[in-house]
Amino acid sequence: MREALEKIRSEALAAIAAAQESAALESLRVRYSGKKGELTGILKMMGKLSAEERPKMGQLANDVRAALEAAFTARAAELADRALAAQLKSEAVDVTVPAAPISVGHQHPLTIVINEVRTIFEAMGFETVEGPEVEYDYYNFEALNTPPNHPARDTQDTFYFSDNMLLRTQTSSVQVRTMEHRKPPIRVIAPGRVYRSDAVDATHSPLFTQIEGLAVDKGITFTDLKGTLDLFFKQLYGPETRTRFRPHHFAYTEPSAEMDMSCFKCGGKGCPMCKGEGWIEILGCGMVHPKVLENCGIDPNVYSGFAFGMGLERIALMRYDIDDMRLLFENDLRFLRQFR
Ligand code: 2NL
Repeated sequence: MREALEKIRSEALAAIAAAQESAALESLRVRYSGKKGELTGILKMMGKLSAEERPKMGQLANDVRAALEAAFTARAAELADRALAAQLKSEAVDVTVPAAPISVGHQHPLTIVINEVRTIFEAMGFETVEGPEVEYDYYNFEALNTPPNHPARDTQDTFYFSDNMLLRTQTSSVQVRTMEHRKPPIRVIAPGRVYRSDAVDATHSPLFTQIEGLAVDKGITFTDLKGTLDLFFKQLYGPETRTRFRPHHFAYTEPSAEMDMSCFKCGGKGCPMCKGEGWIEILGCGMVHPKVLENCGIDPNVYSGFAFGMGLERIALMRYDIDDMRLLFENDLRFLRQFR
């Protein structure tokens, strides 16, 4: 029996020292020290020993069990350390490596200009309103006093979905909707995309961006229109900017005018930018036609208003010295990155 115990001790210690993985070590523990293991098997034969032999063998068996336990525990710790070291090595992260650069986007030049225009008008008490691009004929033309035979309504000029639905040709439709559900005083600007059946070239696009403005209250006069627009352009282009108004015709305003601003390049002397004129035509405007107020449920005998509309692409092209409108729509990042 002594020999058997010694054999188990030396075999088991050698096997434990040779175990390379914790799973292998665990099966050795089951094999030698487990409930049905070799050591237990031998201890079951203790009953056959003489009374004199039994305590000696008992002592030896306990020594062997203790030696195996100590060896198992030590080897398990070694293997765990080794596994941790291997994991730390394979999962090592070099925290000093510089991070990959994050690409931060920026605003499109048109968006920059829209926001500048909004900021100036909002400081003057105007609120920004929006509305649908797919619009009823009524809001785009009829409510704006534009009769059915008017050239602007021609299918050659406007994109129609059906007899009474179209892509809006101006954001006036948004202002008509605003007047329908709000009572004066009203001070709004309506920026957004509008559509006209134009061929694409350096200065034309079937889609462009417009900002219209509208003020309706008791006692609004053409003076308020001139003062508001003059201040707006002084803020946008600098305090030396001058404006002038020329008579014009729109179906939805009476009287109507076109507005020029002094050339921001030459200050009015005349240069290639203003084609020697000293002035640049920049917007259309006028006093809201009484019929338009009436169509929107506002009494023209009590209230009056002014309105204006301008294309934003031209302002963006001039502001950034861009010579072709198509560049604003092609989304070529090499071009757009210049405006961050
Ligand atoms: C232009 C001229 C203009 C308006 C737009 C307007 C809106 C309402 C009532 C009356 Cl609700 N008028 N808008 C007035 C005058 C001119 O735009 O050249 N647009 C590109």
